[in-house]
Order: sequence, then C-alpha cells, then structure tokens
Amino acid sequence: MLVVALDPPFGRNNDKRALNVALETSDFSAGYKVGLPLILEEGVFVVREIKESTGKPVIVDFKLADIGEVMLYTTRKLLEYGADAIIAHGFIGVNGALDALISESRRRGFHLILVTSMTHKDSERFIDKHFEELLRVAIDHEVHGVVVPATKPRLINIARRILGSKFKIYSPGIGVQGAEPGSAICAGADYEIVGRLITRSESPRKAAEYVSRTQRERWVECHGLQ
Ligand code: 3DU
Repeated sequence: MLVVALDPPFGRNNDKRALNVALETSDFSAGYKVGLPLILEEGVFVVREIKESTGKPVIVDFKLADIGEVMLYTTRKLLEYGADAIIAHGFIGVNGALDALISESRRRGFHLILVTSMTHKDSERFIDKHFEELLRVAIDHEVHGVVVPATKPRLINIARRILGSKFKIYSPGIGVQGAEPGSAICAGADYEIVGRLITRSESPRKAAEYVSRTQRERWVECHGLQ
C-alpha cells in the first residue's frame, strides 16, 4: 500500500543516496517512485539500481505531457533503464499523444498511470474541472491506474466508484502536504505515495514502518477485515 517517492535531498545534509533510503524502507514499501529531481541528481542508472537491489517495481514520474512521438521515445529509454511504470498527464489527450503510450504499454507490458488531479491549489482551476473525463480516458483505454490526491478524499471516493476495482488509484499528498497516513487508503486508494515524511526523517525505516502500520490499521477500520 506504500510507494516511497525518492525525491532528493535525503536526510538533513543530503547525506544519503536514494539507494540507501530504498534499502532501508524496502520491508514496508510496495514500490518506489522516482522523478526528474532524482535522475538529475544521481543519473538514470539509479532506476535499475533501485529495482534490482530492492526487488520492488519502480514507477518513473516525469508527468509526461507532450506529442506522442516524444513521449514514446522518452518511455522507451526509461524502459531500457528498468522502469516498470510510467506516469503521464491525462489532460494531454489521446489522439496524437497518449495513444502512442497506450499501444506501447500493451505491446511491452509496462504500467501506464494517468494524472487526473493534483494536490496544488490551481489544480482546481484547470485539471480538476475535467476530473471525471480524465477518469473516463483511463477506463476507455484500460490503463493500469490513475493518480488522485490524498488531500482530496472526495475525489478518491468518486474515482473508486467510477473506476470499480479494476484500476489502481495512487495517492500523493501524505505527510508534508497535509493528508494523514492511511487516509487515502480509507477513501478508496490502493497506494499512498509518500516522500518527505519518510525520506527526510532521521530514520526512513522507522518512518516507513509507521506509515505502513497506520495504513493497515486504517484499512481494517475503514474496510473491515475482508
Ligand atoms: O509531498 P511528498 O514529499 O510526500 O511527495 C509527494 C510526491 O508525489 C512527489 O514526488 C510529487 O512529485 C508527487 N505528486 C504530488 O506531490 C502531487 C501530485 O498531485 C502528484 C504527484
């Protein structure tokens, strides 16, 4: 249920590498998310290093939003470096853009995850106005999952209702951005994406253990034992 977002800097003096944080937290993490900050800091080889050392999948989050050809080239490169999943913006649309990634994900078997809302304030002005249409893009093209913020549990409820159980919901915004660990799981998310609460803590292992335990407790409270 926990995906650790490995965004630098790590620790108080940026004294750790992403791999150390990944290894410390791997008992509690279902996977890792890396973005441009880490790849610019440590190089793209870090994707395979994390994947092979932890045995966990790595989601590469460039929030792609470009013409299909450019997103396809970027994605193929990232797959060469070991990416298991790619995050793209739903708002870019399918024709001439996401269609390239959708067919490549079917061909190559990587997971495509679409952003349908974001945590920052102005997501309401633009992206959120099309939230349900973006969910529809995910359904119509049978992508793996969507990103819906933990800070907007109402949207997670709506997404779960519309998507059913076939699609994964990934929710960032836990900890520093204000949502409580377990709250998105309670609202219907499959995974909580957690960065600084874990990566900047004195002990990433203890922080990840705390998040994971809280998620399990909240799961039982909200959904029963199942
Ligand atoms: O706030 P944190 O340190 O837990 O990091 C959250 C991560 O989730 C970070 O990698 C960011 O790129 C991603 N994310 C959001 O924070 C908000 C969004 O709407 C989408 C992704």
